[in-house]
Order: sequence, then structure tokens, then C-alpha cells
Amino acid sequence: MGQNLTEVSGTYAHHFLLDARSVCAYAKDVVHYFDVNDELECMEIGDGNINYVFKIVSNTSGKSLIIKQADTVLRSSGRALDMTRNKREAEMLRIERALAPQYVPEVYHYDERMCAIAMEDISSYKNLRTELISAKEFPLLAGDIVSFLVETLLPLTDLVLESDQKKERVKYFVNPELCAISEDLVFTEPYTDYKKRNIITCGNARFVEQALYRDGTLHSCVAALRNSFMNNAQSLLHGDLHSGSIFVNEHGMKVIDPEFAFYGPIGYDVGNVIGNLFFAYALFYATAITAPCDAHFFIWLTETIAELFDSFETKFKKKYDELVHFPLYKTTVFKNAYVQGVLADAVGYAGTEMIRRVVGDAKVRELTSVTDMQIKIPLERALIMLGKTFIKERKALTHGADLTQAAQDIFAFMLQGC
Ligand code: SR1
Ligand code: MG
Repeated sequence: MGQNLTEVSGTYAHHFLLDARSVCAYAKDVVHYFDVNDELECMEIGDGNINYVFKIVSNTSGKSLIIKQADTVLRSSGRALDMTRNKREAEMLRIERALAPQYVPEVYHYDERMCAIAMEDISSYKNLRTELISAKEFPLLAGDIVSFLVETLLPLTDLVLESDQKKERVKYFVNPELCAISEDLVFTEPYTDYKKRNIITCGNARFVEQALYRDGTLHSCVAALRNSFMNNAQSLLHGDLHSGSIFVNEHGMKVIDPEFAFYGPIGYDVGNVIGNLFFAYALFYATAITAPCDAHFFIWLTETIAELFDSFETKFKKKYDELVHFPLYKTTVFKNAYVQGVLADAVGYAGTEMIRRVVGDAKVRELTSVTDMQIKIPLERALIMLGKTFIKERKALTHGADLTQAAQDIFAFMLQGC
């Protein structure tokens, strides 16, 4: 499905932003995914801050296709952003799919001029964030997420890759502009508000001032996590593994959107997933205050968070024994210390993710959907306190049950009387 010369030198020789009509022609002319006579329908389905996503369906053959296109500017703010991001994304999807085929959509075509990725339609899977907001349970979720993490992360470390190959990958995936977004939004602004972009719920300004802007111990811990994010090129990460990047159904899971991919600390991906599961936890807690709720879902979610953390350790160590052959790395003491470091990072980064979504400007629906201020104010405080606990106590919270117990204690305390 390559491009021919006419297409390269003609209509699609230079980037322009596709729309629902032009993307249908593009899918035929460039991707050659549909027959020229097919009657196509298209919807723009992107719900992120950055790119445009089109779903194209042929009424003639029933085939469907996704085209994701990067524009010259951010969709949310109109600010310019490095367009090579989706070249990296296409390459990352290919790498992840080679390692974990069942969890990653297939890329059919990548067009560097149009900054467009044509890929498999995964519409039979639904956005995990939306599904958890609807209190849907997915018994396979923890196992699938852990398998995806272990299968895509461990083989790309230099425990497994040859030194020169790993460095080639590190070079290719230097991702300065998207990493700068995280360095600011995740690791700086929540603690200093130096760009005055934080969005603090009315009634929580003084709390945030004390709890986040003036806690020197917290700042030193976040500094360590920030430094590791920027310098610990441990593995090739997805880089933005929130619950809107994960799609699920009762049979399995797909992971999309790795445009923030870069070589960083493994715990950042693991922690992002865990932090985002706590948003569903928080929303359930808030909803249960005023309406009858499905306790079964809450128990499943709590167990899923704990299981995810614990089985990451088990599966990672098992895979380690299979894939790592360098004699010095095979020593038990080194292996255990390596894994303990990853787990402590994961707890810390779960904390930074929770805090940044509460006070930063990239909010999550679980929190924006809570509008009763009597609940929203203590709920956000609970997430901030839990985030701080995770960041400061990251080396002491070594089991999944430690995380969920901390959450239970803090939520019960902060929301008592609601
Ligand atoms: C300007 S981008 C804001 C957020 O959306 C992305 O998905 C990342 O999480 C980023 O922090
Ligand atoms: Mg994204």
C-alpha cells in the first residue's frame, strides 16, 4: 500500500489538514485501503488535546479504517507542536505490535508529508476511561495491562538489547517537545504554578498553596522523580499511558497513542496506569455519597489496582529470567534491586499523575464531572493527599494492598461527613 509518484508530487505533496470529505479521498488515493468505487462514510472521532482522528467506513464492503493526523498546531490551544511526533508514534506502534501483537493496532501506512497514520480500526474496543466511569468491570484488565507493560518494556532495556542497538533507539526516540510538555505539566507547574496555568477549584486555593507549593520535602521527592524522568533512559516508554489511551472489551485490550514515546524510567508507564485507575476510584467514592452504587464494581476496581501492581512484579521477574542473559545482571541481588526501583518509581509517578490532573490544566473527566462543591473539594484534597503519600512513601509502599489501603484511609478521612 505505498504512494505512487503522482500522489507524492500532487495533491498530497505538502501537509494540509484533512477533513471528513478529503480523508475519504485520501484513504483511496494514498492508503489504497478501499476500492475506488466504494461509497465511504467518515466521522472525526478524536477526543484528545492534540491530533485529529478519522474513522472511515465503506458502505460497500463493510471495511473500516482509522486515520490519525497531526496538524502543525495543538488542537486544544493552537500552539505550534513538533509534527514529527506522529512519525515517532507510527514507529512506536510498529515496535510495540511486534512485541505484543494482541495489544496494539496494526499500522497499514505512514505518510511523512501528510503526517498521517492509517491503522486498524479498533472500534470493537471502548475507551477505558469511559467504561470505568460507567462502572463496567473487565476481569482480564490487570492481567492484560501487565502483559502489555512487561512484553513491551523489558525487551527494550539494555538488560536485553545490545548496547549499540539500544543507543540507536534512544537517539531515534529523543522527543524534546512532547517530553517538555510532561516536564512542565507533570513535574513543574503543579508545584510552582510558574506559568499561571494551574486551574484550582474554588475553595481549594489555600489547601493547594500549603500542600503543593510550600512543601519542601515534597519538592525534593518530585525533583528526584523529574530528574529520573529526564535522565533514566531505562526503556522505550509509551509515555502517556492514561486510561484514554487504553481500549477494552470483555475479550481483551488495545493500547494506542504512543506519541509521547521516549527512553525513560519504566515506572512512569506503570505509575500512569495506576494513577488513572485511582480517578475511577475517586469518582466512585464521590458518586456513592449521594446515590446507591454498585459495591461490586468498587471491590473489583480496588482488587484490580492491587493485582496490577503485584502481578507486574511477578511477571516482570519471570520475563527477566527468560530474556536477560548477561551474567552480572542475572545475579538475584541486582535483579531484585532493579525491580524494587521500578516499583518505587511506579508508586511515585502514580502520585505525580494524580496531583497534576487535579491542579493542572489537562483535567480528566472523572473529576470534571463532579460538580457538587461539598464533594468536589474534599475529593480533590483526598487525591492530592494520596498523591503526596505515594510520592514521599514510594519506597515503603511495596505491595498492591499498601496502595489501596492508603487510598482507603485517606478517602475515608477526607470525605467523612460528606
Ligand atoms: C497539551 S497536551 C496535555 C496532555 O494531553 C496528553 O494526552 C498528555 O497527557 C498531556 O499532558
Ligand atoms: Mg494522546
